[in-house]
Amino acid sequence: MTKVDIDAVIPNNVDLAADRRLQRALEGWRPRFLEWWRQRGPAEFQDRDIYLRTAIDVGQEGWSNFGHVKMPDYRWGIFLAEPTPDRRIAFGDNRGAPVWQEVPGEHRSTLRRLVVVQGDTEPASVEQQRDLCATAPSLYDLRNLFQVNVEEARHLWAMVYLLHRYFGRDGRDEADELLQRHSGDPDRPRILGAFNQPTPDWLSFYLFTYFTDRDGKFQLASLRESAFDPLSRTCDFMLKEEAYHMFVGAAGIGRVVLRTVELMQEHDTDEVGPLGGISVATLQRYLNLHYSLSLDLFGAETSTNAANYFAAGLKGRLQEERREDDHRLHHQTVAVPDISEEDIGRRPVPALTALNAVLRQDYADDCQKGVDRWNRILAPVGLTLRLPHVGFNRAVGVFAGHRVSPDGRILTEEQWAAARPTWLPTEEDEAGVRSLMQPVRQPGRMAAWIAPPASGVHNQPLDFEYVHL
Ligand code: BYC
Repeated sequence: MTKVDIDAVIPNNVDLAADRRLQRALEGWRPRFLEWWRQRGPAEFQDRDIYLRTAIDVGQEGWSNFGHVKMPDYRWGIFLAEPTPDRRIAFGDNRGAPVWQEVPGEHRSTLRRLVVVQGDTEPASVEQQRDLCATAPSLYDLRNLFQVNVEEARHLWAMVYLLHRYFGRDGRDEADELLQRHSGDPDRPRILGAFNQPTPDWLSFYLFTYFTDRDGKFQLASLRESAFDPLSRTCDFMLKEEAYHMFVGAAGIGRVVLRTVELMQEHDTDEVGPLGGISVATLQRYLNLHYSLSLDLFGAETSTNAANYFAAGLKGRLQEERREDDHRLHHQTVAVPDISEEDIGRRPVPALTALNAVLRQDYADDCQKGVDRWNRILAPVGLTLRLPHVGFNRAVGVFAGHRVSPDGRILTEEQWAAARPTWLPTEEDEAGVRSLMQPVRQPGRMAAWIAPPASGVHNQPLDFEYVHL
């Protein structure tokens, strides 16, 4: 068991005090981080006390505490899950060998790239969500937004620790650049597409935390399998925090759907927009957008990058050890989605190159579970939400450059242009949703377009003062 140093400038369980150079380097990065947080983090409420969860340990018997804290004083720490004794590489060409505690020279630049891509998404999401605090539908939701934000910032710390500790000078430079790229910046954008899209309203926020944070879950779960043990242990602990972010999304959409159903039943109409709600048609269009953007985050269906990561032991599959195959994948094939001018189908490819598609399918199955839950809420009004076809609105992989309808038909450019407003958010949708985004700040009160949550945070009542105003 590594001791937790909770009172250090940077709380940690990696014995930072024993490595003075590293400690100084990270303490040197900290003011730049705080400056970034002030400029790019939540636009308001920085001087208010917020009821937040803070990671303080990694053990079974409680890894966090809850209390009111001002966000700039949040105790962002570095925590790695407990090591697994005699852990072995579970997949790839080195399967069975001991995992690595240092970065092998031949994998240095590839691993650094993976850590940088992962690290880049964390501050990106905070930047995307910066202005949402002005329009939160309740204090409960406002607090949840900040919870997500401070923990994404802790995940940035997690990756910055790896960069500083294991990648020398290059790593330190990359850590600085994580604060210099910005979401949507035309000159220095974030690395992955979805992280340069705005999150302009709370409907988008819930969909982002449902769909895009769920990509985070699947990517982190793949990196948790890594032969590079510090990365594995870091991702393992990040996944604990990530679960709540996806809950915020799943429950948030569920509450929107519930309110929509109430309004439909009360007024006997599908058109709840004029009544201050969000119609199922609008919801579906927003869902289509966020799901398709998130599918792009898995990369192309066939990828030599993914094959190389796997063969080298850098990035595995979800729950690698529960899979019943040889974990090397040199001789298997897998059918992946494919499209030609006339036809959408599947095509067999070497399993090693199909890892992005396999992970994406696991992700799609997981996404479907939430949709099923929302549809149970919708059942009384006889409507349903659906995940669009994997080829719909895609910019990465085989479907990029093709026009595919949500039900999986190939379209001409004209057909696409004509039908687009029925499938993706229109200006009218956006204006309607925007008009609903009026802040509600009395404890326990809720905006009219969303139902209250089933319970408060950490056994607190719903009318608790989650944010001291
Ligand atoms: N946008 O070989 P391919 C999270 C690039 S979210 C732009 O198919 P590969 C979070 C790709 O980099 C999880 N570029 O891709 C959520 C490659 O470029 P290079 C984040 C893209 O490498 C919410 C080229 O296209 N973590 O944690 O197999 C809030 C060829 O692509 C995109 C990770 O992603 C795109 N969408 O897979 C907060 C894990 N897709 O190298 C946080 C680490 C592909 O040829 N990253 N490209 O110049 C990875 O594992 C991989 O980099 C990817 C791509 C899965 C992203």
